[in-house]
Amino acid sequence: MKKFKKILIANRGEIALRVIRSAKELGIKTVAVFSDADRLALHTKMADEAVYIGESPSKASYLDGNRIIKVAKDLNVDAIHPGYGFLSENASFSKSVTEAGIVFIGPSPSAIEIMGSKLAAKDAVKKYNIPLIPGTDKAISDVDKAMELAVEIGYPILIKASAGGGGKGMRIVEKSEDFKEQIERAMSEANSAFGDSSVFIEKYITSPKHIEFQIMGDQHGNIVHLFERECSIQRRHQKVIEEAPSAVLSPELREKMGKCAVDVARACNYYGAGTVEFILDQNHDFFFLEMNTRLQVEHPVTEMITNIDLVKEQINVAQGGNLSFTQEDLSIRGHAVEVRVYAEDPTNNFLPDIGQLATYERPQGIGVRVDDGFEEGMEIPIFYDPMIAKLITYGHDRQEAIQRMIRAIDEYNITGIKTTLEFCSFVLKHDEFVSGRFDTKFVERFFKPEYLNSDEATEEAKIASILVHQLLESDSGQNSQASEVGKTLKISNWKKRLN
Ligand code: MV4
Repeated sequence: MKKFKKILIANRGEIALRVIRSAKELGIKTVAVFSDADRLALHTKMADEAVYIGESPSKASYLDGNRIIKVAKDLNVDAIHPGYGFLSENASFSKSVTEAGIVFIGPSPSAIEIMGSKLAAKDAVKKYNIPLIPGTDKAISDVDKAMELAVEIGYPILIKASAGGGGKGMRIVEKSEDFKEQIERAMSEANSAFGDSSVFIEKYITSPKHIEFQIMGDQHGNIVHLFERECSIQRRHQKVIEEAPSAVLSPELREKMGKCAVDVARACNYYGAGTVEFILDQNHDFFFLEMNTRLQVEHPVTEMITNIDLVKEQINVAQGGNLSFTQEDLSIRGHAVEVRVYAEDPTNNFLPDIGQLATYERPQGIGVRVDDGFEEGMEIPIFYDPMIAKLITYGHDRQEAIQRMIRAIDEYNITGIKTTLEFCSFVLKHDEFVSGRFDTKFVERFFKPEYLNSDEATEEAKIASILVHQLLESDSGQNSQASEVGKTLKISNWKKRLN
């Protein structure tokens, strides 16, 4: 087995640092690539070598596969790690890397292609008896026939683009009179968004949980699952809080879903790290959704409960090694929660809030892990995903992991930009979350921006309670007046009075 001496990380931010750190521990040299905006970025500094690859917009830098391969050849690297996003699920990039005599740290191009098409994925898994959502398994060609099928399936139904994923290219249709127009729109949108107008329909499972299984395979036919992650706390298909294991899976259901996930991977002769996504309905029936052929953002919660470094295992597999563990070697120990810290304003419809990290103090202490790509004083570039960090906590059980997360969020000191930390705290303290009952509709159902104590709101609340207390104290006969005065008096007057 040829050990890598040098690898190029074709990514940026926290995942680039994550890969560099594991490579260093393995004695492997690292090459970073950077754009104009990342000239002073931490990954550029931490790697052994760093090469400028282009202007800030992704398509001029991190998506420029030919430029990246040229750098890799010039610097004589053995392998390229794509991270997540960018070119990580681009089959033609992985093919070009291999053709250039460089190892792509990831699955085969054919596995990427099969799982990149929702219809091809359904086709591939058929022979393994994988539970699929009732629907069509071919692209819709005859709209009238599809309409009849939709009636058989039963409304509401979902129209999905075969080349879509992660919620892109999905449309809910509540009644048959809307079907024709929605299908035509979905096909033209799919064509312009993905260059492939293939769409299919499925029964819409309302308010499901989103459960995904981590998979690891080697190039010798060994495939295992490393248990599940619960990813139901999402906002517009953007995951915000993830945890491992799920609070609701019984050992029997976990085993059944895990076996299913391994079969999905086997269906495309998978090797490398991958994730099989399911939805779980209220009866705890589960259905295969899609497979992601990359290491995912939320992989750290799996690492914490299995004590396995998934990046090291990716490198081991890419070098041709056998998996370092069997299914029997794996077990769940403790519980982990991850919150994604986005530079977004949850009191203003989560709009990105770019700027400079005037203060940036990370939480610390037992069971706290911060995977980030920034230091105090750095600017959050507008060109890329607004995720600043992933905050992960680990505890001996779910309650401890949650309490630790609430403490860590409270300790995280960021000024200069607004973040989603307070929103995460709101979720973690909510009964629906603590109970484990929550599903993908949690944010829509239970969150309102006014629930977050913006400075003004807390101030007003404090002042109002002092006001009413003082008035009630002064003369019980004036109670009704207290509430009247409380309503009418301008808060600003009270501020003066209190200062
Ligand atoms: C579904 C579904 C319900 N019914 N398909 C979301 C993105 C991609 N992973 C597929 N997804 C879903 N497919 C059927 N037939 C629910 C989801 C889903 C979801 C849908 C809306 C809002 C948030 C969601 C989060 C996870 C999964």
